[in-house]
Amino acid sequence: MTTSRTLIGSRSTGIGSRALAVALSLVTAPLLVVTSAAHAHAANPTLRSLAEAKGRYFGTALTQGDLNAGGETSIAGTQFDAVTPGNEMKWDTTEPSNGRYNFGPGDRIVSFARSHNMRVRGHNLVWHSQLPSWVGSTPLNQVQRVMESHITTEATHYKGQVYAWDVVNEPFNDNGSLRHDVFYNAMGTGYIADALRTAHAADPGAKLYLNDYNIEGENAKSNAMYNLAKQLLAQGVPLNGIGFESHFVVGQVPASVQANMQRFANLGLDVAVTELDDRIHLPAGSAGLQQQASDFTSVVRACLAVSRCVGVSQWGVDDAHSWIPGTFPGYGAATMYDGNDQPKPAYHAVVSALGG
Ligand code: 9MR
Repeated sequence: MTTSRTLIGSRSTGIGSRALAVALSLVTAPLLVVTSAAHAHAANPTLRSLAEAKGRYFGTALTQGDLNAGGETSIAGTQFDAVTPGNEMKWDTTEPSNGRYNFGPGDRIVSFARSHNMRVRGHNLVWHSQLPSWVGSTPLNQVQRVMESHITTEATHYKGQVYAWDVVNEPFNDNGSLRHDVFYNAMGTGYIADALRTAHAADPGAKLYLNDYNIEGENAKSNAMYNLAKQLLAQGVPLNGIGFESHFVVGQVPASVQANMQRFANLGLDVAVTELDDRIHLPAGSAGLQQQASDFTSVVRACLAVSRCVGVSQWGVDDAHSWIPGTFPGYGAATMYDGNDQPKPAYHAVVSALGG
């Protein structure tokens, strides 16, 4: 009996172990899958998923060339959930001669955005730069008509596909005076209200922005933008947001970025960081890269701290395709990804600032 019990017991224990192992494997297999997926997600969060969890977007600028650039293209489609066309919606591309429109390049960016579930920031409708020469030589009494047709045609073409428009780009000089470009010369300060009203009539669903650089901190230029915004709102002009380009030099992010964003938000406006980069004198050493990580962190934290800050966009994906070296000789390394599309300390810092 004892032997038999032992045998039975021992056999029964053996069968029990196998059954338990099978049962456990059935129960744990899906659990393991879920656990490892969750682990992978936690280990490799994306900028977009983290930003979305905070009610923000994380965008990038893309040019047509960037759509077929291998690693850069794949990072764009996985890490970012907003696209600003680098050049493709600017006047020199979209209306190179009076009344002849070309939306092909912009459409390709929009189609990339749609297939990757990204929103589009339209950039831009009215700007003194990348303006075809025919606009500058238009008689002043016809400039308003030309500007309105351009805005109406472009904003109508992209109606419903653009989350926000930079309607007027870079209207101010650094001292806070308005640039005396062809639009100002033809219409005075009123060209800005006219541009916003025209864009609103064409696409009432798009958020309409004024966008500029060197307005990130509190200074003469941002004061001028603030006063203009306040005045436009008081006049009932359809202005929804202010874009802070944020082309910084490493170590020089103004301390007043958050306070400055907040004062615009207090007017009832959305605010966004629209073209973030942070240039370093080359070669970039580890101290520079660490400072850059800290600069990106302060910008992202400022946006998270201001509830009307809707998102942050970096100007381009990686250092290899950034506009910086071409414009500021000796400088570069301005983005979160290096020239080989490897994430830099700034990337990891942003992930962590976003809660990853
Ligand atoms: O990234 C753009 C670059 O490819 C163009 O050569 C340049 C010409 O002005 O414009 C760059 O984008 C600018 C943006 O449209 C407005 N703010 C400053 C950006 C960097 O110059």
